[in-house]
Amino acid sequence: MTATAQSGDAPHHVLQPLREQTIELPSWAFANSGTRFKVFAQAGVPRDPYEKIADAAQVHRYTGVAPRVSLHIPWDLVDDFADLRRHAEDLGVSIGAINSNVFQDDDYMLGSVCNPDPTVRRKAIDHHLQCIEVMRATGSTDLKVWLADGLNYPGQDNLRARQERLAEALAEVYAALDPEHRLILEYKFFEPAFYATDVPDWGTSLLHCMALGEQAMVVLDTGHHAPNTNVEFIVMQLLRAGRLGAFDFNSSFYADDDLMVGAADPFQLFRIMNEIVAADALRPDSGVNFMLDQCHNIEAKIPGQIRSVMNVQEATAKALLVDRDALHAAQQSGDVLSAHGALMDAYNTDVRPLLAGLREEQGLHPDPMAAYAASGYADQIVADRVGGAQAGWGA
Ligand code: AOS
Ligand code: ZN
Ligand code: ZN
Repeated sequence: MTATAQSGDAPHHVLQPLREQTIELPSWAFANSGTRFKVFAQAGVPRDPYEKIADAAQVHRYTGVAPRVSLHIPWDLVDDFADLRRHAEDLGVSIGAINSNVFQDDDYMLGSVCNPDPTVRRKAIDHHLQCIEVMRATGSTDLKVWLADGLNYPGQDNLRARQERLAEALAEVYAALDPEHRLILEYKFFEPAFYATDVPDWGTSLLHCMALGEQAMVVLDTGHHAPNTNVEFIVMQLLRAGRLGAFDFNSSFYADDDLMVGAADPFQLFRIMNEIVAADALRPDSGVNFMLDQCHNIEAKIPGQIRSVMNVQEATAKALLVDRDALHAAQQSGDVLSAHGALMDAYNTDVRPLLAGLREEQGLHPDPMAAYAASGYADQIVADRVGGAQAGWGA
Protein backbone atom coordinates (compact mmCIF):
# COMPACT_ATOMS: atom_id res chain seq x y z
CA MET A 1 0.00 0.00 0.00
CA THR A 2 1.33 3.44 -0.87
CA ALA A 3 0.70 6.21 1.62
CA THR A 4 -0.23 9.55 0.11
CA ALA A 5 0.67 12.94 1.55
CA GLN A 6 -1.60 15.92 0.91
CA SER A 7 -0.53 19.51 1.54
CA GLY A 8 -3.65 20.09 3.68
CA ASP A 9 -2.56 17.41 6.17
CA ALA A 10 1.18 18.07 6.16
CA PRO A 11 2.73 19.82 9.15
CA HIS A 12 4.47 23.19 8.93
CA HIS A 13 7.94 21.65 9.30
CA VAL A 14 7.31 19.75 6.07
CA LEU A 15 5.61 22.52 4.07
CA GLN A 16 7.72 25.53 4.99
CA PRO A 17 11.10 24.17 3.80
CA LEU A 18 9.45 23.13 0.54
CA ARG A 19 8.12 26.67 0.10
CA GLU A 20 11.63 28.05 0.65
CA GLN A 21 13.65 25.53 -1.33
CA THR A 22 15.46 26.77 -4.44
CA ILE A 23 17.23 24.84 -7.18
CA GLU A 24 19.74 26.40 -9.58
CA LEU A 25 19.70 25.55 -13.29
CA PRO A 26 22.75 25.19 -15.59
CA SER A 27 22.71 27.36 -18.72
CA TRP A 28 24.33 24.53 -20.68
CA ALA A 29 21.38 22.21 -20.07
CA PHE A 30 19.35 24.29 -22.54
CA ALA A 31 21.93 24.07 -25.34
CA ASN A 32 22.60 21.18 -27.65
CA SER A 33 24.77 18.58 -26.02
CA GLY A 34 25.70 14.99 -26.51
CA THR A 35 28.37 12.42 -26.14
CA ARG A 36 31.73 12.29 -27.88
CA PHE A 37 30.00 10.21 -30.55
CA LYS A 38 27.16 12.49 -31.60
CA VAL A 39 25.37 15.69 -30.71
CA PHE A 40 21.73 15.50 -31.77
CA ALA A 41 20.65 19.02 -32.66
CA GLN A 42 17.17 20.02 -31.47
CA ALA A 43 15.02 22.68 -33.13
CA GLY A 44 14.42 25.85 -31.14
CA VAL A 45 17.54 25.53 -29.00
CA PRO A 46 18.99 28.85 -27.73
CA ARG A 47 21.38 30.75 -29.99
CA ASP A 48 22.99 32.80 -27.24
CA PRO A 49 23.15 33.22 -23.45
CA TYR A 50 20.10 35.53 -23.48
CA GLU A 51 17.98 32.76 -24.95
CA LYS A 52 19.39 30.18 -22.53
CA ILE A 53 18.29 32.41 -19.64
CA ALA A 54 14.86 32.86 -21.23
CA ASP A 55 14.47 29.07 -21.33
CA ALA A 56 15.63 28.70 -17.74
CA ALA A 57 13.04 31.31 -16.74
CA GLN A 58 10.36 29.03 -18.19
CA VAL A 59 11.40 26.30 -15.75
CA HIS A 60 11.06 28.76 -12.89
CA ARG A 61 7.75 30.03 -14.22
CA TYR A 62 6.14 26.59 -14.00
CA THR A 63 7.91 25.17 -10.92
CA GLY A 64 8.35 28.33 -8.84
CA VAL A 65 11.54 26.96 -7.27
CA ALA A 66 14.27 27.54 -9.86
CA PRO A 67 15.13 31.25 -9.65
CA ARG A 68 18.86 31.13 -10.55
CA VAL A 69 20.89 30.17 -13.62
CA SER A 70 24.56 29.14 -13.52
CA LEU A 71 26.72 30.47 -16.35
CA HIS A 72 29.77 28.91 -17.98
CA ILE A 73 32.58 31.16 -19.19
CA PRO A 74 33.41 31.46 -22.09
CA TRP A 75 30.35 29.54 -23.35
CA ASP A 76 28.17 32.33 -21.97
CA LEU A 77 30.49 35.21 -22.75
CA VAL A 78 28.65 38.44 -23.65
CA ASP A 79 29.80 42.02 -24.21
CA ASP A 80 27.82 43.46 -21.34
CA PHE A 81 27.23 41.24 -18.31
CA ALA A 82 25.30 43.96 -16.49
CA ASP A 83 22.86 43.86 -19.40
CA LEU A 84 22.62 40.05 -19.18
CA ARG A 85 21.90 40.41 -15.48
CA ARG A 86 19.08 42.90 -16.21
CA HIS A 87 17.70 40.53 -18.83
CA ALA A 88 17.63 37.72 -16.24
CA GLU A 89 16.00 39.92 -13.63
CA ASP A 90 13.35 41.11 -16.13
CA LEU A 91 12.47 37.44 -16.58
CA GLY A 92 12.27 36.83 -12.83
CA VAL A 93 15.56 34.95 -12.37
CA SER A 94 19.09 35.84 -11.28
CA ILE A 95 22.60 34.74 -12.18
CA GLY A 96 23.93 31.93 -10.03
CA ALA A 97 27.36 30.29 -10.01
CA ILE A 98 29.95 31.32 -12.56
CA ASN A 99 31.66 28.21 -13.91
CA SER A 100 35.22 28.64 -15.11
CA ASN A 101 36.42 26.70 -18.12
CA VAL A 102 40.07 25.76 -18.32
CA PHE A 103 39.63 22.58 -20.30
CA GLN A 104 38.82 23.43 -23.90
CA ASP A 105 41.91 25.26 -25.16
CA ASP A 106 44.83 23.41 -26.76
CA ASP A 107 47.10 25.00 -24.16
CA TYR A 108 45.45 22.84 -21.50
CA MET A 109 46.41 19.46 -22.96
CA LEU A 110 48.70 18.75 -19.98
CA GLY A 111 46.53 20.58 -17.46
CA SER A 112 45.59 24.10 -16.47
CA VAL A 113 46.57 25.29 -12.98
CA CYS A 114 48.57 22.07 -12.46
CA ASN A 115 50.38 22.29 -15.80
CA PRO A 116 54.18 22.11 -15.55
CA ASP A 117 54.41 25.19 -17.81
CA PRO A 118 54.07 28.40 -15.77
CA THR A 119 52.72 30.37 -18.75
CA VAL A 120 49.78 27.96 -19.01
CA ARG A 121 49.20 28.18 -15.27
CA ARG A 122 49.22 31.98 -15.56
CA LYS A 123 46.62 31.84 -18.32
CA ALA A 124 44.39 29.54 -16.24
CA ILE A 125 44.65 31.73 -13.14
CA ASP A 126 43.90 34.84 -15.20
CA HIS A 127 40.78 33.15 -16.55
CA HIS A 128 39.55 32.66 -13.00
CA LEU A 129 40.26 36.31 -12.22
CA GLN A 130 38.17 37.20 -15.28
CA CYS A 131 35.38 34.99 -13.91
CA ILE A 132 35.47 36.98 -10.66
CA GLU A 133 34.92 40.13 -12.75
CA VAL A 134 31.89 38.42 -14.30
CA MET A 135 30.64 37.68 -10.78
CA ARG A 136 30.91 41.37 -9.89
CA ALA A 137 28.98 42.40 -13.00
CA THR A 138 26.25 39.79 -12.63
CA GLY A 139 25.81 39.74 -8.84
CA SER A 140 26.88 36.10 -8.67
CA THR A 141 28.42 34.95 -5.40
CA ASP A 142 29.81 31.51 -6.34
CA LEU A 143 32.90 30.84 -8.43
CA LYS A 144 32.62 27.20 -9.38
CA VAL A 145 35.89 25.53 -10.26
CA TRP A 146 36.03 22.17 -11.95
CA LEU A 147 39.45 21.22 -13.28
CA ALA A 148 40.02 18.62 -15.97
CA ASP A 149 43.66 18.43 -14.86
CA GLY A 150 45.17 15.01 -14.52
CA LEU A 151 47.49 12.41 -15.98
CA ASN A 152 46.96 9.51 -18.34
CA TYR A 153 50.15 7.65 -17.52
CA PRO A 154 52.17 6.88 -14.39
CA GLY A 155 55.30 9.00 -14.41
CA GLN A 156 53.82 11.55 -16.83
CA ASP A 157 54.26 14.31 -14.22
CA ASN A 158 55.03 14.62 -10.54
CA LEU A 159 51.83 14.00 -8.58
CA ARG A 160 52.96 15.96 -5.54
CA ALA A 161 54.33 18.93 -7.49
CA ARG A 162 50.98 19.23 -9.21
CA GLN A 163 49.25 19.52 -5.83
CA GLU A 164 51.62 22.35 -4.89
CA ARG A 165 50.87 24.17 -8.16
CA LEU A 166 47.16 23.66 -7.55
CA ALA A 167 47.37 25.05 -4.02
CA GLU A 168 49.34 28.07 -5.21
CA ALA A 169 46.90 28.85 -8.03
CA LEU A 170 43.82 28.43 -5.85
CA ALA A 171 45.36 30.73 -3.24
CA GLU A 172 45.84 33.48 -5.82
CA VAL A 173 42.26 33.13 -7.06
CA TYR A 174 40.90 32.96 -3.52
CA ALA A 175 42.74 36.15 -2.58
CA ALA A 176 40.90 37.98 -5.36
CA LEU A 177 37.41 37.10 -4.05
CA ASP A 178 35.19 39.76 -2.54
CA PRO A 179 33.93 39.13 1.00
CA GLU A 180 30.51 37.94 -0.21
CA HIS A 181 32.06 35.56 -2.76
CA ARG A 182 32.79 31.86 -2.39
CA LEU A 183 35.13 29.58 -4.30
CA ILE A 184 33.43 26.20 -4.69
CA LEU A 185 35.74 23.38 -5.77
CA GLU A 186 34.35 20.35 -7.56
CA TYR A 187 35.99 16.93 -7.59
CA LYS A 188 35.71 14.09 -10.07
CA PHE A 189 37.28 10.66 -9.89
CA PHE A 190 38.27 10.32 -13.55
CA GLU A 191 37.69 11.76 -17.03
CA PRO A 192 39.14 13.29 -19.07
CA ALA A 193 42.27 11.95 -17.36
CA PHE A 194 42.30 8.23 -16.75
CA TYR A 195 45.30 7.49 -14.52
CA ALA A 196 45.22 10.32 -11.96
CA THR A 197 42.99 13.35 -11.60
CA ASP A 198 44.36 16.31 -9.61
CA VAL A 199 41.10 16.87 -7.67
CA PRO A 200 39.73 13.31 -7.69
CA ASP A 201 37.77 13.12 -4.47
CA TRP A 202 36.04 15.03 -1.69
CA GLY A 203 39.02 14.66 0.61
CA THR A 204 41.37 16.40 -1.80
CA SER A 205 38.85 19.15 -2.44
CA LEU A 206 38.24 19.56 1.29
CA LEU A 207 41.98 19.76 2.09
CA HIS A 208 42.44 22.55 -0.45
CA CYS A 209 39.32 24.36 0.76
CA MET A 210 40.46 24.18 4.38
CA ALA A 211 43.87 25.57 3.45
CA LEU A 212 42.24 28.42 1.55
CA GLY A 213 39.81 29.66 4.18
CA GLU A 214 36.15 29.84 5.09
CA GLN A 215 35.00 31.13 1.71
CA ALA A 216 36.09 27.89 0.04
CA MET A 217 33.63 25.01 -0.09
CA VAL A 218 33.34 21.62 -1.77
CA VAL A 219 31.00 20.91 -4.72
CA LEU A 220 29.56 17.42 -4.80
CA ASP A 221 28.53 16.30 -8.28
CA THR A 222 26.47 13.17 -7.76
CA GLY A 223 27.88 11.58 -10.94
CA HIS A 224 31.53 11.99 -9.95
CA HIS A 225 32.01 8.84 -7.89
CA ALA A 226 32.82 5.23 -8.58
CA PRO A 227 29.73 3.01 -8.83
CA ASN A 228 28.29 1.99 -5.44
CA THR A 229 30.02 4.81 -3.56
CA ASN A 230 27.95 5.80 -0.53
CA VAL A 231 27.36 9.40 -1.62
CA GLU A 232 25.13 10.31 1.33
CA PHE A 233 28.02 9.47 3.65
CA ILE A 234 30.11 12.11 1.87
CA VAL A 235 27.21 14.56 2.14
CA MET A 236 27.02 13.94 5.88
CA GLN A 237 30.78 14.30 6.35
CA LEU A 238 31.01 17.56 4.40
CA LEU A 239 28.05 18.94 6.34
CA ARG A 240 29.80 17.98 9.58
CA ALA A 241 32.85 19.91 8.43
CA GLY A 242 30.67 22.86 7.38
CA ARG A 243 32.12 22.65 3.87
CA LEU A 244 29.34 21.40 1.62
CA GLY A 245 29.04 24.39 -0.70
CA ALA A 246 26.90 22.99 -3.46
CA PHE A 247 25.55 20.01 -5.32
CA ASP A 248 25.76 19.34 -9.00
CA PHE A 249 22.74 17.07 -9.21
CA ASN A 250 22.38 14.58 -12.03
CA SER A 251 22.10 10.84 -12.19
CA SER A 252 24.51 8.20 -13.12
CA PHE A 253 24.29 4.57 -14.11
CA TYR A 254 28.02 4.25 -14.84
CA ALA A 255 30.11 7.42 -14.50
CA ASP A 256 29.55 11.11 -15.31
CA ASP A 257 26.35 10.33 -17.23
CA ASP A 258 24.76 13.75 -16.59
CA LEU A 259 21.28 12.24 -16.88
CA MET A 260 18.22 13.73 -15.21
CA VAL A 261 18.55 13.72 -11.45
CA GLY A 262 16.49 11.01 -9.79
CA ALA A 263 16.22 8.99 -13.00
CA ALA A 264 18.87 6.38 -12.26
CA ASP A 265 18.41 6.06 -8.52
CA PRO A 266 15.61 8.03 -6.84
CA PHE A 267 16.34 6.17 -3.60
CA GLN A 268 19.89 7.54 -3.56
CA LEU A 269 18.53 11.04 -4.10
CA PHE A 270 16.18 10.50 -1.14
CA ARG A 271 19.06 9.24 1.02
CA ILE A 272 21.08 12.34 0.13
CA MET A 273 18.18 14.66 0.94
CA ASN A 274 17.62 12.74 4.16
CA GLU A 275 21.14 13.71 5.30
CA ILE A 276 20.46 17.31 4.27
CA VAL A 277 17.22 17.44 6.29
CA ALA A 278 18.80 15.65 9.25
CA ALA A 279 21.51 18.33 9.38
CA ASP A 280 18.97 21.15 8.91
CA ALA A 281 20.85 22.13 5.76
CA LEU A 282 17.78 22.85 3.64
CA ARG A 283 17.53 26.32 5.15
CA PRO A 284 18.29 28.99 2.53
CA ASP A 285 21.09 30.32 4.78
CA SER A 286 22.74 26.90 5.23
CA GLY A 287 25.27 27.65 2.50
CA VAL A 288 24.35 24.67 0.33
CA ASN A 289 23.54 25.66 -3.25
CA PHE A 290 21.34 22.97 -4.82
CA MET A 291 22.37 23.10 -8.47
CA LEU A 292 21.68 20.83 -11.41
CA ASP A 293 24.47 19.81 -13.79
CA GLN A 294 22.85 17.90 -16.59
CA CYS A 295 22.91 17.52 -20.34
CA HIS A 296 19.77 16.58 -22.21
CA ASN A 297 21.01 14.65 -25.19
CA ILE A 298 17.87 12.93 -26.49
CA GLU A 299 15.04 14.46 -24.44
CA ALA A 300 13.58 17.97 -24.75
CA LYS A 301 15.59 20.35 -22.65
CA ILE A 302 13.10 22.63 -20.87
CA PRO A 303 10.78 19.78 -19.82
CA GLY A 304 13.90 17.76 -18.93
CA GLN A 305 14.85 20.47 -16.47
CA ILE A 306 11.28 20.72 -15.16
CA ARG A 307 11.25 16.96 -14.54
CA SER A 308 14.60 17.18 -12.73
CA VAL A 309 13.45 20.01 -10.49
CA MET A 310 10.32 18.04 -9.62
CA ASN A 311 12.41 14.96 -8.83
CA VAL A 312 14.54 16.98 -6.38
CA GLN A 313 11.38 18.39 -4.81
CA GLU A 314 9.84 14.93 -4.42
CA ALA A 315 12.98 13.52 -2.79
CA THR A 316 13.07 16.54 -0.48
CA ALA A 317 9.42 16.15 0.51
CA LYS A 318 9.97 12.48 1.31
CA ALA A 319 13.03 13.31 3.41
CA LEU A 320 11.01 15.91 5.31
CA LEU A 321 8.32 13.29 6.01
CA VAL A 322 10.73 10.99 7.86
CA ASP A 323 9.45 10.62 11.41
CA ARG A 324 12.68 11.80 13.10
CA ASP A 325 11.46 11.03 16.63
CA ALA A 326 10.53 7.47 15.73
CA LEU A 327 13.79 7.05 13.81
CA HIS A 328 15.85 8.33 16.73
CA ALA A 329 14.03 6.15 19.26
CA ALA A 330 14.50 3.07 17.10
CA GLN A 331 18.19 3.86 16.60
CA GLN A 332 18.74 4.39 20.31
CA SER A 333 17.05 1.14 21.26
CA GLY A 334 18.87 -0.83 18.58
CA ASP A 335 15.64 -1.62 16.77
CA VAL A 336 17.15 -2.12 13.33
CA LEU A 337 13.96 -2.92 11.47
CA SER A 338 11.91 -0.05 12.91
CA ALA A 339 14.72 2.40 12.15
CA HIS A 340 14.95 1.21 8.57
CA GLY A 341 11.15 1.18 8.42
CA ALA A 342 10.98 4.85 9.41
CA LEU A 343 13.03 5.73 6.32
CA MET A 344 11.15 3.38 4.02
CA ASP A 345 7.72 4.63 5.15
CA ALA A 346 8.71 8.13 4.14
CA TYR A 347 10.36 7.04 0.91
CA ASN A 348 7.29 5.06 -0.12
CA THR A 349 4.89 7.94 0.45
CA ASP A 350 3.38 9.47 -2.67
CA VAL A 351 4.24 13.15 -2.21
CA ARG A 352 2.96 14.31 -5.60
CA PRO A 353 -0.44 15.48 -4.25
CA LEU A 354 1.34 17.40 -1.47
CA LEU A 355 3.57 19.22 -3.99
CA ALA A 356 0.65 19.86 -6.34
CA GLY A 357 -1.21 21.46 -3.43
CA LEU A 358 1.78 23.63 -2.58
CA ARG A 359 2.00 24.85 -6.17
CA GLU A 360 -1.68 25.76 -6.18
CA GLU A 361 -1.17 27.64 -2.94
CA GLN A 362 1.47 29.71 -4.78
CA GLY A 363 -0.81 30.36 -7.75
CA LEU A 364 0.96 27.83 -9.97
CA HIS A 365 -0.50 25.04 -12.06
CA PRO A 366 -0.36 21.80 -10.01
CA ASP A 367 1.34 19.97 -12.90
CA PRO A 368 4.35 21.93 -14.25
CA MET A 369 4.98 19.49 -17.12
CA ALA A 370 1.40 19.83 -18.37
CA ALA A 371 1.37 23.58 -17.89
CA TYR A 372 4.58 24.01 -19.89
CA ALA A 373 3.33 21.67 -22.64
CA ALA A 374 0.09 23.69 -22.91
CA SER A 375 1.89 27.04 -22.97
CA GLY A 376 2.94 26.90 -26.62
CA TYR A 377 6.49 28.04 -25.72
CA ALA A 378 8.10 24.98 -27.34
CA ASP A 379 6.46 25.74 -30.70
CA GLN A 380 7.21 29.42 -30.35
CA ILE A 381 10.98 28.95 -29.96
CA VAL A 382 11.10 26.57 -32.91
CA ALA A 383 9.39 29.24 -35.03
CA ASP A 384 11.43 32.15 -33.66
CA ARG A 385 14.91 30.72 -33.40
CA VAL A 386 15.74 30.14 -37.03
CA GLY A 387 19.03 31.26 -38.49
CA GLY A 388 22.23 31.92 -36.67
CA ALA A 389 24.39 29.34 -35.02
CA GLN A 390 22.76 27.41 -32.25
CA ALA A 391 24.69 27.45 -29.04
CA GLY A 392 26.03 24.01 -28.36
CA TRP A 393 27.53 22.27 -25.34
CA GLY A 394 30.52 24.48 -25.60
CA ALA A 395 31.15 27.78 -27.27
C1 AOS B 1 32.47 18.15 -15.32
O1 AOS B 1 32.45 16.92 -15.41
C2 AOS B 1 31.81 18.84 -14.27
O2 AOS B 1 30.66 18.14 -13.87
C3 AOS B 1 31.59 20.33 -14.34
O3 AOS B 1 30.60 20.72 -13.43
C4 AOS B 1 31.37 20.96 -15.68
O4 AOS B 1 31.73 22.29 -15.59
C5 AOS B 1 29.95 20.90 -16.20
O5 AOS B 1 29.60 19.56 -16.39
C6 AOS B 1 29.77 21.62 -17.53
O6 AOS B 1 30.61 21.07 -18.47
ZN1 ZN C 1 29.50 19.02 -12.34
ZN1 ZN D 1 30.57 16.12 -14.49
